[in-house]
Amino acid sequence: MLSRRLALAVATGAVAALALGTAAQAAPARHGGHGATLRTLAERPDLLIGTAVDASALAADAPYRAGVSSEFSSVTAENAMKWEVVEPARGSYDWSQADRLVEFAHRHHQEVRGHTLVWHNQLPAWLTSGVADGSIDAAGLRAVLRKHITDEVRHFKGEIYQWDVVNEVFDEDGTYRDSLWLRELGPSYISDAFRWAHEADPKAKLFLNDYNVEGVNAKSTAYYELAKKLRAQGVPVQGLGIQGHLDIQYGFPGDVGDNLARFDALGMQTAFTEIDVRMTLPADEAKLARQAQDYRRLLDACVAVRGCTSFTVWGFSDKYSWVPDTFSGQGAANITDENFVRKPAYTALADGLRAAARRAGRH
Ligand code: 9MR
Repeated sequence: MLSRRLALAVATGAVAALALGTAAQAAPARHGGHGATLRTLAERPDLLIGTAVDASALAADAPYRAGVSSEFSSVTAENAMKWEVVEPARGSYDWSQADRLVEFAHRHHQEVRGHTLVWHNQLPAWLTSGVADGSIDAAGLRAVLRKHITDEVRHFKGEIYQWDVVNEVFDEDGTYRDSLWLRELGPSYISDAFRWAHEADPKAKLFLNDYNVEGVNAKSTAYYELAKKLRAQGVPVQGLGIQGHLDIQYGFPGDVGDNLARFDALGMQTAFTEIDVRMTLPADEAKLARQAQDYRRLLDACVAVRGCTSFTVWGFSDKYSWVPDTFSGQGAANITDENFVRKPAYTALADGLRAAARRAGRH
């Protein structure tokens, strides 16, 4: 919590001019004052409001850059800190994209979320092929994992307020996901990863992270039980990252508040880490209204509990989104359109932050 408060104090007054366009349907920034952006509105409820950042867009697209800096107080590398990017050849690191993001964040008084140290996706080819052909055995793989975590967390030591240490380790039914890590090392890779990350940067808050864990269900309960067990064993696990990749056709997940509350009761932090709300294209007014409601409900759930410390959208413009590439016929999942014009979802978040600020003012 300390870094969150400090960062917001520093950020006050350091925000660039309003960068995102206002859609015809979006209300002007009345209550928050002229030029209010999400990050200024989030100061009063003391919430870090973040976005995933696309490294190429950051380098090439000036309006995109202006949106990242003016609207957000936290950034997450969408891909630039993943293993295949930072260690494309064994033992040879390329931190250039990630370093540029961290430097951008400094310039704009933003915090950085680290994503992600251990995952089954976006692993370097030398690693997966080494395991497949037997040249990397289980002991060798454990050493490789330890080196990766230690080197990466050390490289960014002091720069990262929350690390997604392990990503997507459970299936929907709450059993461990079958992955190279589980097959080769067994489930102890999870506690090892947290211990190694903590040794490398004792101040960073260390998170589990997954999708479909918004509400109370078999998967989120598996995380709850795992976190309880690891913490009882003294393993440094401090938070649950809830990705928040929603789709309006499935309805809003139930029990989000209850789910967050049970992690609060364990003394853990929570964070929404990758929010987007997709729909079947084309978008229309009703779908956009439903999308706005989903964003707002996640925000309200977050500000209602003590431990929910940051709220991150997985990109803020439909111009750069993983959704259409993955779900054919779907998209429009972000809070501004391809031209950075605010959608109802943007207004819903701004209104939610204003309401939270009013409530905070009464306490
Ligand atoms: O948004 C990311 C996309 O650019 C990558 O191609 C993709 C590769 O798997 O990963 C996307 O981000 C994922 C995140 O790292 C973990 N949770 C799910 C996200 C969406 O797939």
